[in-house]
Amino acid sequence: MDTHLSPSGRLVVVSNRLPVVLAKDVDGTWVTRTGSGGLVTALLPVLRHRGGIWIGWSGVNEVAGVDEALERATDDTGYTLKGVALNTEEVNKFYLGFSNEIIWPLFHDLQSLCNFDPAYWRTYCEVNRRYAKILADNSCKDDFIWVHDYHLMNVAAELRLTQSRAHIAFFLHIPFPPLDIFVKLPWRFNLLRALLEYDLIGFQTLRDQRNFEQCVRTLMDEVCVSGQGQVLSLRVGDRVLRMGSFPIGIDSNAFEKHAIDPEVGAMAELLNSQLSNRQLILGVDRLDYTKGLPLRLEALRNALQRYPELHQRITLIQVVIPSREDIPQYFDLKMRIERLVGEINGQFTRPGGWVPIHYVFRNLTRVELLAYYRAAHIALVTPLKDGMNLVAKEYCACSVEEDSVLILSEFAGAAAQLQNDALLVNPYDIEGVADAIYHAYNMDVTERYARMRRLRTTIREQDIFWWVDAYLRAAFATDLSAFPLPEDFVPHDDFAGIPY
Ligand code: GDG
Repeated sequence: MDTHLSPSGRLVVVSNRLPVVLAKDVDGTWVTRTGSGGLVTALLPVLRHRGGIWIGWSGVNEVAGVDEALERATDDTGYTLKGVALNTEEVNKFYLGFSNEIIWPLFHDLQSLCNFDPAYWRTYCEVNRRYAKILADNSCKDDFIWVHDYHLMNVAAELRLTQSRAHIAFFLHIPFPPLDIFVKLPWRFNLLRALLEYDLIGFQTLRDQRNFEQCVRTLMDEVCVSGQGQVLSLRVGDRVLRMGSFPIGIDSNAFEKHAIDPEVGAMAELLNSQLSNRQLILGVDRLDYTKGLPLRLEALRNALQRYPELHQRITLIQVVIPSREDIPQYFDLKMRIERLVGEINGQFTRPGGWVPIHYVFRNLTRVELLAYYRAAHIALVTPLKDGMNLVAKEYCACSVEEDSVLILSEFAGAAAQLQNDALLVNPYDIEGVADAIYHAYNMDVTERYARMRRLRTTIREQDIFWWVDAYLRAAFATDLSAFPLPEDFVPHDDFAGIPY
């Protein structure tokens, strides 16, 4: 998988958070457990095999004992973890502030939610400098450095100031916005220049890559873009870098395998028996205004109003995972969702036990999550915009009976790969989403099988290991013609389909 790394090069991963979660034991000593998520699953084996280091924030404000705990966590693993210390003010201004009150809404096309506080930018620069300093102290020129996500866009530029020539690559997990939205950012030139200091910039979809390309072409005279495939070259003065699109996948095998665990099966059966004789519709989302939850609930209300035959025949289980509640908009969103759930349940609940929406607000165990995935007949994934959306892929991987339906927003990055077999919807079109719910409910089993089988094949073929491999190949390939555009690619300015 990692044969493309230079022979002596280690892998150095840099992300906002380390791949471990720290907590205090009863006697006050730090204990660690491996974090969950696809990135950790995909990169830890590469790190183990090549040797390397993962740099990130430990997630705790204290520093005493943390380094020792991180050392203990990686005894005999062949790689090390290096914590970046952040104080409360830095967490507020760098993480909650610049990253999550400016870049997150802006890059999801929600510019009116941005709080362009200049103090946030200053702290973002300082914290990125600190990550770069730790990186400089812990890497050498043969290493392959892979920086992740929107919290760390300045790291390469800061690293270059230390005269480092190391190969440094970046992957953006969230969308990149169109030019007319990106230009609202007061620090637009600084940020573009900083990104151009990477050797490879990876995006989730061709649409994000093309948005970035348009920003660069329009705002940076000195940049020349060349190539025609999925990976392009950019010349900036005497430097050449690359950019490409690499849709992130999941560890599909692991999901399929765990979905058939007897414990998961028993819980899925219990859910279905408690809500028998009806189709379960599932939503699983972090509490976030990008996930389109209020509009989704309105669409369900609309479906129940316009299609009375759905009464007592469908139940929406909406799981909301607590997230970023320290940011006022997230708290307000929670209130809005809960009011809507109450209203809709108040409007439609009837004697005999049918409650149209079951609302769950908490973290799920993995067994619970997989049981929901397995039990649900329909998944409703309707973000207003999403870099990829892993829930859509995880749901399909766990649909081992292959008789379920995915309703997917056309604005999720995942739509680029799954558009032919999911029911695609515009999440702003309440009646359109309601119609898709009705269509999914009525879809016959032959069509369900055919669609779900093809979805699962795509997700299995383009899994997380495929993603790591494609990214590393793009970083080191000598010939970029090895990355042609997909055969069914629709040109950006031709709205004949989804312009990915
Ligand atoms: C960002 C981008 C992009 C589910 N229940 C719990 C829980 N989950 C997991 C899911 C899934 C993940 O959370 C959510 O991933 P998404 O991709 O749906 O969304 P974001 O968190 O916004 O992720 C996104 C992704 O990065 C990867 O590049 O796809 O577009 O926004 O894996 O299984 N996680 C926890 N508790 C739960 O109860 N901690």
